[in-house]
Amino acid sequence: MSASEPRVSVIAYIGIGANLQDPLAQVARARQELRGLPHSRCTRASGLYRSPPLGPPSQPDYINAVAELETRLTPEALLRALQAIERRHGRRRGAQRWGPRTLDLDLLLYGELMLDDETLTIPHPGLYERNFVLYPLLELGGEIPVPGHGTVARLAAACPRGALVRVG
Ligand code: A4P
Ligand code: MG
Repeated sequence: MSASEPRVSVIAYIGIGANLQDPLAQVARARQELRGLPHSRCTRASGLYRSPPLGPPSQPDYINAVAELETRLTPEALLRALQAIERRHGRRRGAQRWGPRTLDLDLLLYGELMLDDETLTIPHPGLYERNFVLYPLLELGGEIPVPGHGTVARLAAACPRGALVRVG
């Protein structure tokens, strides 16, 4: 067994976001690519949601979704695999914080792990108050635990749906 492969499988949730170059197609392709991750099984995925950008307003609307993985990859190995998929989608990391992107894959939850180091913060720090993360997650299960914050249902109940629209 390699160091990047833990013995026990863990349920992880991946946030998918895109707002450039046919975002609906970028997200659909990303869901397919997540199915091909090593030592992992993509068990479920939410529908697709459209929302206005959080951050600089002069950029297109986003398409978001969440995928559920059963994985034996460590969080670090999973992050590297997600970044490799982002690169295949031509993702360029610009100077602008929360600027537009062809594909963003965030590691939202990794079982009930809490982690905060230079490369990884889990749960993802944006998870607690972002409607475009919480409502797709809610579709997969209100009872999903968010370490330190109860459940997805509890967080979603405190998060207005706002301009979020389910589009597919
Ligand atoms: N990193 C730390 N923890 C994590 C994690 N749990 N998952 C580090 C993924 N990455 C994590 O990320 C920067 C660094 O975060 C990585 O090198 C990794 O080591 P990045 O993907 O290069 O940059 P980013 O995505 O621009 O930064 P950030 O702050 O993560 O942005 P967010 O939080 O991803 O927000 N509006 C709408 N409507 N929908 C969106 O999806 N997305 C964003 C980006 C802004 N506005 C949006 C949306
Ligand atoms: Mg990100």
